[in-house]
Amino acid sequence: MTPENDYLSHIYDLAKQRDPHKPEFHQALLELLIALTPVIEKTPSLCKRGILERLIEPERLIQFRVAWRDRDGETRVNRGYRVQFNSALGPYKGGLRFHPTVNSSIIKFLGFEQTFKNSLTGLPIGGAKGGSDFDPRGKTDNEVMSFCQSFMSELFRHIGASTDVPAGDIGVGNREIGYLYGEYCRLMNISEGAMTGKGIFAGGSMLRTEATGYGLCYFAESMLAGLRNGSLKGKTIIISGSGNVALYAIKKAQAFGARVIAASDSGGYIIDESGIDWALLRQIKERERGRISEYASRKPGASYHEGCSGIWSVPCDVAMPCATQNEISLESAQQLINNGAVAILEGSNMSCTFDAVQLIMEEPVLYVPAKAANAGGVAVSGLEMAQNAGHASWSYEKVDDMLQSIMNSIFHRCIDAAVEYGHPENLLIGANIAGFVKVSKAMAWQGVV
Ligand code: NDP
Ligand code: 2IT
Repeated sequence: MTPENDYLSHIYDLAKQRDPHKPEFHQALLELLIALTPVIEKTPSLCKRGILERLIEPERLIQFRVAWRDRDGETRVNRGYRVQFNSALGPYKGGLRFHPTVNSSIIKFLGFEQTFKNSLTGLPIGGAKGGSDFDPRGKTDNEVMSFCQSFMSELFRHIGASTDVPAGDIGVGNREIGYLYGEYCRLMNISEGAMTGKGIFAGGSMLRTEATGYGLCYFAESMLAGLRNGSLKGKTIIISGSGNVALYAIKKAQAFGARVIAASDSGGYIIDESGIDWALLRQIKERERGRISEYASRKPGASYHEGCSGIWSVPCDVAMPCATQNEISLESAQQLINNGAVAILEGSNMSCTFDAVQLIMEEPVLYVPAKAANAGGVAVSGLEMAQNAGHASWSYEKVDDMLQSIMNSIFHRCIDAAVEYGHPENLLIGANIAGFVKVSKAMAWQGVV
């Protein structure tokens, strides 16, 4: 599929010619370009001065060797990346992902998406992403530290509190941020907010750990109230994954009175009709770094099923994919629709395949793309940057109030753009347009750079 508009189609072809082997980046770009069709028709000036030609090209793409020594003293080599995609709105900002599937296409799609997500938050932050094909799973703490120090021994020269501020993503949590930030401070002889997601005792913000999952539920509440006169209360929910985003989405959904009955990891999924025991799941996945199958052996009445995609066959009202990209296929989307799901909110970046999104948009299901739904994480990262810059430390309540207000504003920005461009209630179009318009205006204002 290509955009119907000739100019948008030309942009898509250009990107594919330049980067023929980056399918995830093509997918993210196609979603944006199709959503921009009404912009080209109604406000073509927003795409003048080569805005789109410039937007699809990262400002800087860094790839580097990461050599480190494992527990046996053997030398290991991984590949490190940082894509500094767009700084029109502020310093580059985005997470680091450590996972064996990381490659330049994944990093590029994530950095591209981040640019529009960060725009939607309303905060002055540009878009970036980075990571490595290093797999923290099964590694000792010392091995992870050795890898993180080597990774930072190159990355440090490219980042800084006003330049580029990395954070976590898949495989990069509190432990990894600590090792990375410690090495950054040592190399630079400076303690500044060059990373977010730091420990509370080292300039980190209250609520950053919870922010993405909580933000997802705050968005859901705003959306269900605004468009369906409803709420999460009493809803049956499926949340895939059991990492940082999933765990805190489960916790907040339960606090809102929802029944979360399924969760997963890369091996399989659990069903617990009585509602997930959050403390037990956290103990297994966050504290013990174990497998989700152990949940079923410790919790009477719960069952474990091999393979991740089966989770979408479990009937639910609301689906919140929170594991990884393209985890909802066309078939899984069809199962969710057949089972009567009323809303799908992307906690993971680009959770749904392109054809799955097309199918969902034909149905009266509320669909929220990741750039809007999961923006709570980077939003609190932005608040962490503000606290660091002002040498301040805000209370949990203050940050939580701000997060709720930001997620509610994102919902309204998306809906307002959807209405303005003739697609009321279409949050896919609204999120992409609202995110794009701000970046495009900032780029036009700064001239051709
Ligand atoms: P974590 O590493 O904490 O957790 C990832 C979870 O997803 C784990 O349960 C993992 O299972 C599962 N998973 C990872 N890769 C795959 C795969 N290829 N197939 C199936 N399951 C997989 O990561 P986060 O919770 O931080 O990130 C989850 C998603 O949310 C990602 O898409 C990320 O980009 C996005 N996100 C994260 C934010 C953050 O601040 N952390 C902010 C916004 C979005 P296993 O334990 O078996 O590896
Ligand atoms: O995808 C994302 O928004 C993140 N991984 C969080 C980025 C950040 O800088 O907090």
